[in-house]
This record gives sequence, C-alpha cells and structure tokens, in this order.
Amino acid sequence: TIPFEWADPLRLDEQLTEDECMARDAARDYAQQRLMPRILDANRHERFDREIMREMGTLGLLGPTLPEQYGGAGANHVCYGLIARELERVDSSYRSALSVQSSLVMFPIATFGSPQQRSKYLPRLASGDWVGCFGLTEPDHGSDPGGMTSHAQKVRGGYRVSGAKSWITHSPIADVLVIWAKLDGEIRGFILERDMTGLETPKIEGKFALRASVTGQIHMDEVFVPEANALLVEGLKGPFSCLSKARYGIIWGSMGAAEFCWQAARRYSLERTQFGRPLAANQLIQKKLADMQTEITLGLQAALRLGRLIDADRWAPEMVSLLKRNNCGKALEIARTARDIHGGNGIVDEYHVIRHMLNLEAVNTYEGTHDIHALILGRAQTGIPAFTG
Ligand code: TGC
Ligand code: FAD
Repeated sequence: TIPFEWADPLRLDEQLTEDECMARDAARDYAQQRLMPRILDANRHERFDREIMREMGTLGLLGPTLPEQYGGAGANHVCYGLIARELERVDSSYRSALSVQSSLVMFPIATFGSPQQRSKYLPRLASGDWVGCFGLTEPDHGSDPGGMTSHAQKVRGGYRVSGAKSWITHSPIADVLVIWAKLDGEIRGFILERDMTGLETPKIEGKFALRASVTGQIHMDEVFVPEANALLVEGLKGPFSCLSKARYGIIWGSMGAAEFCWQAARRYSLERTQFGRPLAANQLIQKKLADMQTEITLGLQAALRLGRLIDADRWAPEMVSLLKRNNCGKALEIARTARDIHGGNGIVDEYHVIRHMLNLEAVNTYEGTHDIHALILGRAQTGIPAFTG
C-alpha cells in the first residue's frame, strides 16, 4: 500500500506529464498571487479589471490549445482543463474570461476563419490586447438557440446584421464580437468590431452571481459587416462545436471551485468548536466532507479521462454533456454544503464560499442548463428528442 493523500485520493497529480504540471503550476501561481487578492473587491463592486486579460495573455493562458502560429501555446486539452481548474478555484468569473476568449472566440476564428481573419484577430486575442465575446443567446431563445431571430441580409460588399443578444459575457467591454445570426434561414457566424455603426452593448445590472465578470446585451441595428468578416460555417454545428470546448473547460473549472469550498469547510470544521469539541469531530460533518471528497475525486478523474479522449480525437459531444451536468451539479451541491458548515460566517464574503455558491448557480445554468444536458443524454440513449412535445 501507499499513504493515503486526503487532498488527492486517487493521485491525479501522478497522472500528469511534466508539461501538464508546469501549466497547472503557472496557472495556480498566477491565480493565487494575482487574482485571489483582488477578488473580494472585484466581487463586492462588480468590477472586472480589463488588465487581467493582458496578464493572462502574457502568461500564455489564452487560447492555450491553439497552435503557436495562431498565438496559442500548442498545449493539450488536459493543460487547458488544469488552467480552468486553477482560475475557477479563485472565482468562476476568471474561468469564464478564459472560456469565452479561448473556446468561444479564438476557437471559431481559428477553425472557421479565413487566413486573413486568423492573422488579424488571433494574435491580439491571444495577447489579451483585444477582448472577445460570443453572442448566441437571445432574450427569447436561451436553451433553444436554433429558434434565434437575429438575422443577416446580403448587401453589396457584405451583410446587414440585426437583432438582439442577451446574457453575453464581456459584451460591454468586447473589441471583437462573434455573432450568430440567420442568413436565409441558415445559422451563420460573423465577426463584428466595437466601432461598427448600429452596435450597442449595454451592461446587465444587479447580478448576484459572477459579479467579477461583466455581462451584457448586444443590440444590432442593421450593422454593416464586410464579406471578409463572415465565418466559413453553416448551421448549429458552428456555435455548438465552440460550446463543446467551453463546456469541457467548465468540467474542470467547476471542480476547482468545489475543491476550494471543500477545503475551506474542512479547515473551518477543524478550527470551530461547538459543544466542547471541533465541528469536525461530529459524524454528520465528517460524512459531508467524505461526500465532497468523493465527488471531487471522481469528477476530476472523469475530467482527465475526457481530456485524454479529446487529445486523442476520440470523443463525442454527449461525453461533454454528461460531465458538464455532473460536475456543475455536484460542485453546486458541495458549495451549498460548505456554506452550511460555515454557519453564519458562511454568508460573509470574506469566507468566499457564498461567492462560489452563487457563481455556481450561474455555471450550472450557462453553456446548457443541468436539465438540457439531461435531455441531450436522454435523447442519446432512447433515440427520442424530448426538447419539444
Ligand atoms: P442538434 O440536432 O442536437 O444539433 C444541430 C447540429 O449541430 C451539431 N452538433 C454539434 N456539432 C459539433 N459539436 C457539438 N457539440 C454539437 N452538438 C450538436 C449536430 O450534429 C447537428 O448538425 P447537423 O449537421 O446534423 O445539422 O440541435 P438541436 O436544435 O436539437 O439542439 C437542442 C439542444 C437543446 C441540445 C441545443 O440547442 C443546446 O445545446 N442548447 C443549450 C444552449 C446553450 O448551451 N447555450 C450556451 C450559450 S453560450 C454560453 O452560455 C456561454 S457562457 C460562457 C462563460 O461565461 O463561461
Ligand atoms: P431558459 O432556456 O428559458 O430555461 C429556463 C428553465 O427552463 C431552465 O431550468 C431550463 O433547464 C428549463 N428548460 C428549458 N427548455 C426546457 C425543456 N425543453 N424541457 C425541460 N426544461 C427546459 N450566452 C451566450 O450566448 N454567450 C455568453 O457569453 C453567455 N454568457 C452568460 C453569462 C451568464 C452569467 C449567464 C447567466 C448566461 C450566459 N449566457 C450566455 C446565456 C446562457 O447560455 C443561457 O442563460 C442558458 O443557455 C439558458 O437559457 P435561458 O437563461 O434563456 O433559460
């Protein structure tokens, strides 16, 4: 036998290569040294510091899986997942920043973009000089993006794009906007730029989750988009292939947030005394800690397995749905329990668990809700799509 490591029961760390450990450590050092000290203030005052994108860019964290010629680091998907885990250990907002820039903006430009689009946008997105956003969701079409009403009309030299997008991470600060709209009934992707006429991106106020991330709407009133800014893809597979990448990052990220909550609850229960002994001496508390440890250990092993399958190009979108649903749901449950173990202190932001808990409510909803992923899995095993009657 070997000694049991309570914080890494199945020895995840031993399953990583040297390069993967380096990516994990670089992200962890940055997250703990530069992001953790800022998060309380950012969350209290709903601030996203634009400079964070440049810092991540300098460290090579943005678009890490893209080849170096496109400004990426040529890293594998396990590295990407490990980075997401470290950022979300601090706050889901910072992992969101990584997900959107890397998977929802750089990935479609690298995959469906022309050589000119790639060389114009990718290096500046990779460095964090430019911030991108991804506009799929509309006020009346969230879980069913196929029903979108945003539309493009062919005109001389390009397109006129009109419509409204809602709940768009980073839209108020984005320089580059990847927008999905229908052209003759078929979904197409367009790259919009901040200074285009007819474009507005108001901020959504009053969020109780992801307060350190800026979220907004996108209003497009006959925005002229040159032909050169159209992406070369048709249909829902355009946006959905981006979503698979981003959902994969969330699978790891949500476990990072859960790990923080679990370890905070463990520490607190050892330090806090009631009825003359530490909270941790109670069976009820130990059971909760054991459940957290078990779910996180399984969730991380599953994330690693999926990362290896993606790197071997042997994956399916349903695998991503299974784990996005499981890991987000479990992370949310863990954060709620950790909040409970902290008693009254659990609702104070200085203990951090309430912030993670509220963030995870949103993470469980975006990128396909918990129940929508259940329906994707239900369809895959019964052959019956249950989204509509
Ligand atoms: P369905 O028939 O399933 O698929 C339509 C076409 O798309 C293809 N496809 C994929 N292609 C590549 N990768 C994937 N993951 C794919 N999934 C599907 C599919 O093969 C098909 O292709 P074709 O050629 O046969 O047409 O489409 P459906 O309309 O039945 O789908 C229904 C449903 C509910 C599954 C889908 O609409 C869905 O996933 N809804 C959830 C919406 C969602 O996730 N929105 C996310 C918005 S972005 C966001 O939240 C960002 S938050 C970012 C942050 O801050 O971190
Ligand atoms: P709805 O689709 O209205 O769903 C409401 C409820 O009904 C959910 O519980 C859902 O599971 C359930 N439901 C819906 N349909 C069914 C059904 N057929 N059967 C059973 N139950 C059903 N989108 C982007 O495009 N880009 C972004 O950058 C982005 N960032 C976001 C950031 C934040 C903070 C948030 C909160 C959202 C973001 N989104 C973004 C939008 C996000 O993807 C949507 O909120 C999500 O897809 C759900 O859509 P909805 O909010 O319209 O909920």
